[in-house]
Amino acid sequence: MAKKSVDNTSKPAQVENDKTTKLEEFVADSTGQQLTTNHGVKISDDQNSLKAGDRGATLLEDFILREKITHFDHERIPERVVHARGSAAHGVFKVYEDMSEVTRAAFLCDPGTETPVFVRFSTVAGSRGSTDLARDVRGFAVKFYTQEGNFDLVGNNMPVFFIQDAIKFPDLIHAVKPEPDNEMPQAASAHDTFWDFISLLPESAHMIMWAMSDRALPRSYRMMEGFGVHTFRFVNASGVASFVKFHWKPLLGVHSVAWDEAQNISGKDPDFHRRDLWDAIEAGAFPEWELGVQIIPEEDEFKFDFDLLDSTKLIPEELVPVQRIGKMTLNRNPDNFFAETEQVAYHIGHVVPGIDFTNDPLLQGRLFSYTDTQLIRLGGPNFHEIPINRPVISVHNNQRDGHMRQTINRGKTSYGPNAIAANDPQQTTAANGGFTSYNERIDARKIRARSKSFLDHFSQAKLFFDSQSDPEKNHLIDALCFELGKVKMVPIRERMLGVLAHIDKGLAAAVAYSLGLHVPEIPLAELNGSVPADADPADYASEKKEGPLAKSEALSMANTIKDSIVTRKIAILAADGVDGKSLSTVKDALVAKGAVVHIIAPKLGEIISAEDQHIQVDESFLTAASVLYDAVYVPGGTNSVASLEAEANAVHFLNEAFKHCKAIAADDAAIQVLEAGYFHKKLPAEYSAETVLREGIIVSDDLSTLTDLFAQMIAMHRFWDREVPRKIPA
Ligand code: HDE
Repeated sequence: MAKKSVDNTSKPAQVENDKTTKLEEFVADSTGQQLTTNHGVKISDDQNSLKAGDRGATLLEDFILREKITHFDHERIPERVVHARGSAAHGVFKVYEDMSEVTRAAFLCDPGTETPVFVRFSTVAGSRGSTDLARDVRGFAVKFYTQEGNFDLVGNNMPVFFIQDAIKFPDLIHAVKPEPDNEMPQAASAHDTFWDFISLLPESAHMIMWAMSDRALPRSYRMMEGFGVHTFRFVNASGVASFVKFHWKPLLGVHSVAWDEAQNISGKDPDFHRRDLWDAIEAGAFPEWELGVQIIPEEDEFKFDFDLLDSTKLIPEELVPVQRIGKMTLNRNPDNFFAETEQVAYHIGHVVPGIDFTNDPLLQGRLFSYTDTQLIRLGGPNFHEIPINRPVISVHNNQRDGHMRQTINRGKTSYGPNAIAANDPQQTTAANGGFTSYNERIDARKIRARSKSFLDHFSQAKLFFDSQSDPEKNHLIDALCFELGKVKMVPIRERMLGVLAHIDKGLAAAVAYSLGLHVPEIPLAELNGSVPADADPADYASEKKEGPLAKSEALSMANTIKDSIVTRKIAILAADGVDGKSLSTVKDALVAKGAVVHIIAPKLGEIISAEDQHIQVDESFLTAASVLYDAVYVPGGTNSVASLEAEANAVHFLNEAFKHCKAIAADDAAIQVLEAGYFHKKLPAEYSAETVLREGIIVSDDLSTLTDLFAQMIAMHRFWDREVPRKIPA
């Protein structure tokens, strides 16, 4: 059989750090190697099993066949019970300035230290093979391999959560996962059990606003914020503590796609986010985030009209500004998905000296769950020895044995105190880096209850809604119409409308109209989820306080950074006879600004320009779709324009790009292609810079002005005002 040659050399040089260098020891590269069994015996025939004669039965003796099949039979491990679908990358973190005034965490005190990180992004509800574009919260888990051990910041892309107490987590997840009788729907919250639960749990109101907003449909993992959610503690070397909320701020801004687009992407490319992250890193366009902190001195604990320990609340940035203290850069893709991304084990309890917990009851429950879940998922207590989970510093303790133990602990002692080994391994003083828990004063009775300070479920839900731009509000209303429209039991829809009315009456009315229902009046006093059997329900009635802010700018994505087209994907629609200059001027200018430009033609291979140039085609109309691009350009050229105008897929591409509010540009000579679309009546009457930047469409024969304005339009991301009124049947 002919030997196939595989080019392993075309990958860009890998970026190394302390952790990736340590991983090298475990990397196997088969280039130029001979095939062996797991026990190192060379294999001469990997095509045929051992048989009793030419057409005889296979022999049990065939240890090569048995080993291969047995290993294969055991390849799968349980997927994560939540956050099963995810993608990860390596990178580094550096603090900007010494933070020792507030924390003794060494990696936050030395701007010269580069800390390796491994970051996994995920959806929550879907299984491992589900679509990336589900309407869902996104996980944002960061493992810092610090010189004082691993610190895991296991956060989400939304700053609050559905529930206040960990004891409700299994209920929440059972409600959102596919229904147990028929395992439907996959990776979706639009079904009866989820909304049944949510409509009975008013503490979820704030998070529901986030989950129904465009934040649940990120354009890219690289364009989402991250949040630690809980209030944590920083502790400095003198033992002085302050409260801290963690944020990740993406340098490309926070951007989302439209719901109709998300649903289409789920069919055209369910790996959209995974591919986007992978491709950006392979291309050297390394994603970056700044680490932000909101620091609250201990004495200000009760200064707010919400409880800092309540994970359904955020601290508005207007009340406590976010200080940007460092930068994280993801600069290397994993070598092996299973070994790294699947086996990485995050745990909110992995903290280093200088970072500590608070009594947030959601956080406290998580402290138990993460190690417990790894025991079943990764099969035993030695998962910390899996290469991706090992700290970069060495581990010494008296823990021993268990399934799949890798470490060969030398010596007679595995206990302390011991005299035989002079008490090694030794405890370390706090001054020498030993972890000491924050010396919090505790003076309390043991009770099972919810704090009264947790009962205002509606004021921040309202603050979030009120802070959205008009298009964002419309999307949120549409999302609720969709989700509740998929709920089959009418009483659930009605109850949810009653809850929404406490956030915003107009919002509830708009959703009710679409559902063909009236908004019922449910008094706040009756919205009292989580009532213990022996309690008076009145003690659990929801509250709605008058907060100090009418709006918070940071809550709206409309106010995000819109100044870059780096990694934006632009489609150029072309066919034989295209005006080569019209194509290359725009393409070259966009590529120079960091965009990724694809030429899409009726078929793959090459197109021949009017000037007889051969131009490589990246995708055909069959393999590409407008939902996979941020913007589209149509160059001139008589024959190309005539072909595209007659090509239904090209016209559909433009219609859909228009419907999803994307930047559209065309050479003046290609206007007919735009006019073949449904939106021709909406083409602007003139193309002044002002109109173009308002409407997101430019048609011009001045290619330099066109390119300039087109780039500005792409950076603006979307022209949501185009949705009103919506009349594009794409
Ligand atoms: Fe998690 N969560 N969670 N969670 N979580 C898991 O741990 C859990 C919560 C988050 O990429 C599991 O290793 C409980 C909040 C992320 O590997 C599990 C509660 C936030 C990831 C678990 C919460 C998160 C997980 C499943 C309520 C945002 C993926 C697999 C008390 C701050 C990490 C695993 C990765 C994963 C439990 C709530 C974030 C079962 C009990 C709030 C990003 O242990």
